[in-house]
Amino acid sequence: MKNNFKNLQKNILLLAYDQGLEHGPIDFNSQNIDPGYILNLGQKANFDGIILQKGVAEKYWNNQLPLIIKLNGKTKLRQGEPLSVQVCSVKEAKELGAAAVGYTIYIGSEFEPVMLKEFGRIEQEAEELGLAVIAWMYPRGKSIKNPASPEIIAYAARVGLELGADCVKINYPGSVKDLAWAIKAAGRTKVLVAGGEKLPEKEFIAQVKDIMSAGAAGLAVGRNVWQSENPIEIAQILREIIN
Ligand code: FBP
Repeated sequence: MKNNFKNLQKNILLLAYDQGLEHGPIDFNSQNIDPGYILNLGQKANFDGIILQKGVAEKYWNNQLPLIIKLNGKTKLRQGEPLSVQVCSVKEAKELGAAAVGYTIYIGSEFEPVMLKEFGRIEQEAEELGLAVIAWMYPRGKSIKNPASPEIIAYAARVGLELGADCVKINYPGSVKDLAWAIKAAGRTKVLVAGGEKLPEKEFIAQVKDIMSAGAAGLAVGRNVWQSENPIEIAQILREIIN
């Protein structure tokens, strides 16, 4: 395995490209709609890994860079309480060549128990097959008044530790102090921060500096890189901050 996500000794920069399922082609232009273009970009810009759903991995991934398979997912078309179910097994991910698997848990959702149960089984299977597990910890649903609140994000990070995730991926709570607290709550579970919607580049770079100064293990970023007019350039800047 090129990158051992289980015992991360260094900071990592992951390229997220599962938005085609989560949001649909609305996120894409005529260039970044092509998974081949994104894989090429990830390799050129020296990302530590790429996050894909299994369909894209099957048809496009060719060992260009370490693979993280997202095991569950949902479209944005269905309304109501969020539930993201497993659409790929750990075994399939392993056979595809994954170094790690990812799984989203919408804590606070009415369907939280479904995802917690599924995640528990995935943890066990991934352990047996030697794959690291990254948990996308997203508080969401009608019980969650403010998913962006620092308290709720720290809670999400802690749940990742309690459940045995190697890394959690959380949203930026908005300040260095609040992220540092969430990282403390995650203990020995490493914290990756999601990029989120495209921001003006200066703003995003300043945010990444704050993220790293709070002690994050890195970033799993998509739109802020591949929606940029200069994706390689921005990736290089991120690389320098994150190293
Ligand atoms: P971005 O950096 O493009 O936000 O990607 C991070 C990510 O977690 C993706 O893995 C996922 O597709 C998306 O954000 C989910 O966003 P949301 O559910 O918040 O719309």
